[in-house]
Amino acid sequence: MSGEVIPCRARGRFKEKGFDLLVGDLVEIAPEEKVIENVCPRRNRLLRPPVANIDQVIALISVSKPPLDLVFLDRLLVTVEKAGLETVICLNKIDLLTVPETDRIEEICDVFRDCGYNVVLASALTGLGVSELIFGFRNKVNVFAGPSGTGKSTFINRLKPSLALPSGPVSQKTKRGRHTTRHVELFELDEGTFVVDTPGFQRLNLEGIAKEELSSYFREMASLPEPCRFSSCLHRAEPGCAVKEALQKGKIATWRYNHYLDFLEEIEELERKKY
Ligand SMILES: Nc1nc2c(ncn2[C@@H]2O[C@H](COP(=O)(O)OP(=O)(O)O)[C@@H](O)[C@H]2O)c(=O)[nH]1
Ligand SMILES: [Mg+2]
Ligand SMILES: [Zn+2]
Repeated sequence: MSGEVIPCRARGRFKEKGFDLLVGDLVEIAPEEKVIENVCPRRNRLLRPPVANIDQVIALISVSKPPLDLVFLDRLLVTVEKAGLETVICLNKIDLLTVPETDRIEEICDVFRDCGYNVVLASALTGLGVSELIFGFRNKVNVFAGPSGTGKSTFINRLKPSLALPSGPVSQKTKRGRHTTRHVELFELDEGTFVVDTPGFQRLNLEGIAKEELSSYFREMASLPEPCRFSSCLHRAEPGCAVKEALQKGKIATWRYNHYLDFLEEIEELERKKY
C-alpha cells in the first residue's frame, strides 16, 4: 500500500448482484479506467458499523453526555464477539465525572476486566488514556464504534489533528449532530495503521444470532469451568445451570446477566416474527 488515494467507481455488476462494497474492502482496480474490478474475499465483517477486514473494535462509550449506556455496550460486545474480533472498551468523557462517580465507573470496568477485556478510561478532551488506547493500534485496522456523540471523531482528531474531522454536540431532540459524522471512513494514521470513523447508531439489533449461541458471546458465561447439566441450557431456570450458580456466587455481575436475559427474549421475539 502506497497510501495514495485513487477515487474509483464500482463496476455496474456489483450493483446488479446486490453486492455491497464496504469500507475496509481490499479491491483490485483498473487504474486507467479508475474502476473497481474485483473485491477480495473478506477476513471478517461487521454489519453495524458496516466495515470489513478489521483487526480491532474500539467500543467507545461516554460516561456522561450522553449518559453511560451499558445495554448498548453489551449489545455491541455481543456482535463483536460474534464476528470474532478483538475489542477495547473505551469509556470516554471521564473529565465530566466527580471522584465518587469515577469510583462507580471503576467498579463497572472491573467487571469487564474480569471478563478479559481491555478497558481504558479516557478523555478525548484532556488526553487522558490516549496513549493507553493507541498502545495496540500499530499495523491494525482499528474501528471506532459507539452511539452518537460519545467522542469518536474527537478521539481520531486527537490522534491525527490534520484530519480535522467534524464533531459536535448531539441534539437531544433529533439525536443527531448537525456537524457530525455521516458516513464510515478509513484513515491512515501511520504506515500500515488505520482508524475508521463511523457515524453513531442508536439501535443495534441482534439479527442473525441464535438464542443457543448468545451466552457464548458473554465471555464470563462462555469461560465457566463446569458446563451446565443440559447442553441446550439457556440459563434461565433449568436445573443444574452453571451460569445461575456462578451468578448466585457473585461471579457473574447481575446487570450483565439481566442484559443476557433481555437479549435472549429479544432474539426469541425476532424468531417468532420470522415463522
Ligand atoms: N467533556 C468532554 N467532551 C467530549 C469528549 N470527547 C468528545 N467530547 C464532546 O462530545 C461531542 C461529540 O463528540 P464527537 O466526536 O462528535 O462524537 P461522535 O459522534 O462519537 O463522533 C463534541 O461536542 C465533543 O467536543 C471528552 O472526553 N470530554
Ligand atoms: Mg463522529
Ligand atoms: Zn445454564
